[in-house]
Amino acid sequence: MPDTPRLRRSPAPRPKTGIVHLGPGAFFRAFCGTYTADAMQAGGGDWGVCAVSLRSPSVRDQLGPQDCAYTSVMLGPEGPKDTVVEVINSVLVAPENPNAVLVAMADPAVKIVSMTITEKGYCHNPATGDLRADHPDIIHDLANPDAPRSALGFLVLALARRRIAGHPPFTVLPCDNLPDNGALTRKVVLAFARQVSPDLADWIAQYGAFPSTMVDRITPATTDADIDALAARQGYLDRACVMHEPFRQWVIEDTFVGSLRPGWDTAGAQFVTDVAAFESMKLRCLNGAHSALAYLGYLAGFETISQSVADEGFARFIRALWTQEVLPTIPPPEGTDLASYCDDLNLRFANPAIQHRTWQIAMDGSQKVPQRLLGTIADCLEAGRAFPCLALAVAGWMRYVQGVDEKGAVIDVRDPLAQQLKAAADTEDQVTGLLAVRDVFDPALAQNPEFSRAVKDAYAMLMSEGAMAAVRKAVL
Ligand code: CS2
Repeated sequence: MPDTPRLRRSPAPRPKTGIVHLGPGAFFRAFCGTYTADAMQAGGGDWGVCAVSLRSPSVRDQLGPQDCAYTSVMLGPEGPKDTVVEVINSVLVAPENPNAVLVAMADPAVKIVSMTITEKGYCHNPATGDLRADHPDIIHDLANPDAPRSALGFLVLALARRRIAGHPPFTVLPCDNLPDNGALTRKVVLAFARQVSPDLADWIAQYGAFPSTMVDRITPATTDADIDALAARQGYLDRACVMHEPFRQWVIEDTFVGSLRPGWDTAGAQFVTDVAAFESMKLRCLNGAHSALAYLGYLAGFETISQSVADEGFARFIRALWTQEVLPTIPPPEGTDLASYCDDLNLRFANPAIQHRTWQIAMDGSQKVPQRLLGTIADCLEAGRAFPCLALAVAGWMRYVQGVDEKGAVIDVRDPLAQQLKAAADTEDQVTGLLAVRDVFDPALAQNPEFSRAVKDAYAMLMSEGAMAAVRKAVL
């Protein structure tokens, strides 16, 4: 629609910037952005956002011509609900001017640096949670302290500037699907800072804050058709619009520097003293099932999650995965009934308005499988409980990363370890080859004979019968 005018920001006064956000992709805009806008609407506050893209200029190019306003499109049963969100004040593209990013982060008006940088952005070993000192971005940033490129580099070098200027640190708020994401971030930030200067690391350890969070809202990638449909409904072109489900849940550990943070609770977020139980529930139930459906569903020929769970065999498989394998490993978070949590998940997965591609979720499996599937398996092994569905999900990932589907077509595997995984599987015994990948499999688990037997059996069934039949047999 070439003549459609661009979305315009309202003349309402802007809040001052109090948050720098690293990684302003669709999830940030659909989730943190909407919570912060709602919180400011309810209670005011200077929590405007300076958004920082760490890699590409695309978000800036989308948001710039619309003065950083964008539309959140809620896809519920009663049709789409469009809301214009005006929470972003500016967008910086880090590679174009890394110093401008450091200056923004060092501004004492900024109280929080939040981030949605995906699992791989933490530059850690997913199996151990340690900083990967051999990561090319970490090596680069230690050698170029005025022009970092990783999130960790920006965090540490901006904190160093604040310390020198005599300002307190900002709170670092990770919003990615990693267990204990606050503790993990603290660990990798301190490991990096120690390389810069032990005094800096001590200062961050003493005065910094890294609250853990559980974040949840299903946000499929926006398509051109979504942009066109919004234009047809609203009469404006919004290249930065985001599609998401009605549900959202944010549980935040309430440990902010100086207790300075938006009133996100007025928008429905929960501030708690311990996020762990919420986090393992969400990671193991939602994300674990998502990854299982992504690999096995993709192999069975399903384009989206809602298509996969519309298949009766897949629906039974996911049910069994939850009730027999995952739920017994989870202490229910306060005020939560796990059975109804999974009933709700079923409805959320089945939402036909959400076109969430199995291929999208399958991305970066090496960074996701450990906390989504392997931790649960380790707990099942310890409790002496069988885990056929989880083993099949791992086998599905092993088949998927080899890059050829059940019909012989090439799979576009996106994963930072794609080459390494392909090479590891290039042996007669693919399962043993992949179990030796230390970034994914903790040696204790990989060498557990019960574990490798279960995965080998599941893999053999998957290869001989295909995903459609294998999910059915796994729950017999
Ligand atoms: C998904 C998540 O892409 C993925 O890996 O499992 O993005 C999922 O949709 C969100 O965590 C839901 O909160």
